[in-house]
Amino acid sequence: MSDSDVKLRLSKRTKTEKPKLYKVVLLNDDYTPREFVVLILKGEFRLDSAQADVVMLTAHQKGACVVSVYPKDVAETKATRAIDAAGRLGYPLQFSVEPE
Ligand code: TYC
Repeated sequence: MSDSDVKLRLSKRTKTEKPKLYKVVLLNDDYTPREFVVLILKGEFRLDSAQADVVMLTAHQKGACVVSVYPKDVAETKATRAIDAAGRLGYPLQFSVEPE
C-alpha cells in the first residue's frame, strides 16, 4: 500500500461531523410579565438589554420569536432552566426547541 493510500484512509476516518443546531423559540402567553421575560433572556440566554427587548416584543406581537441556536443538549438545558425558573414564580412561560 502506498503512502497516499494510508493518508486517504486516515483523513476519511478522522473527518468530524458538523454538530446539528437547534433553535430555542420563545412563545407568547397572556400572563408572564414582560420584565420577567427580559430578565430570563438576559440571564439564561445572555442577550443584552436591546436584544432581549426586541425578542420579547416580537414574541409578544407575533406569538413566537427565535432566541438563539445551540447544539441540542445546550438548547434543551437552557429552555428547561428558563421554563422551570418561570414556573417557580407561577408564570406559564414556554420555550420550544426545534431543529434549525
Ligand atoms: N404577553 C405578555 C404580557 O402581555 C408578555 C410576554 C411577552 C409573555 C413575550 C411571553 O414570550 C413572551 N404580559
